[in-house]
Amino acid sequence: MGMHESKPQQQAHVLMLGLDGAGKTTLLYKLKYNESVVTVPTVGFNVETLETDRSSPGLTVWDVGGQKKMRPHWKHHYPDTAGLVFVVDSWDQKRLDEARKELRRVLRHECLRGVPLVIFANKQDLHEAMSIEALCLTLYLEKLCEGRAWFVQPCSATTGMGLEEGFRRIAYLMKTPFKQTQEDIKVKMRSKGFSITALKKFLLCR
Ligand code: G3D
Ligand code: MG
Repeated sequence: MGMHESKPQQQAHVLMLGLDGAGKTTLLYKLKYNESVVTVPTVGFNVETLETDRSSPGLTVWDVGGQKKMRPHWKHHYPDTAGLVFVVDSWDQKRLDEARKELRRVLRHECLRGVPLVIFANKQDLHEAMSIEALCLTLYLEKLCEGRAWFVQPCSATTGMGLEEGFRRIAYLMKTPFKQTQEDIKVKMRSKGFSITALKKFLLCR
């Protein structure tokens, strides 16, 4: 991902948001160039294209500044967004409530209804970074993300751990609509003779 030379035929718009300092810009450039860059607070946005696999469109990733004064501008990027990435600093527990409120505000916007979401639980290289389970609970993700496909990806923008996986996941969720995934699973499991109870259990565990 991000290292191929050939140009993809189509591009899908992925919007990357999160509080200032969460690691968005570090993540984008680590993924694109495998380089650790020295960042300055992003004023405006950075935009880079990434390739995934041949069966998916390329991703145009918009890294939009996360400072308080920049957040009212986020909504200008919502139209055409096919996938949403929200980066959280899993180490900075003092700002998790602020992150939760911003994520809630973003997800409530009409333009982003049903748009798939990958939350990057960043800075997992740091001691005392919150676990994925604890993050899910603290951010009330089950409730916030109701009605859309979503996934939490542990990662470290510094080491590169989890970055490709997270973007592969958003590409997958974008090409597999939420309802269709659920329906496909039901049909597949029924055809294999699974009971309705087993099916419900399976869907609840997702
Ligand atoms: P932003 O674009 O979301 O505002 P930046 O965030 O990419 O500018 O990163 C903010 C700070 O967090 C930077 O440190 C950066 O090096 C650090 N950072 C980003 N990702 C990680 C990570 O995965 N692990 C660790 N340990 N640090 C990370 P400075 O010191 O330049 O402010
Ligand atoms: Mg930035």
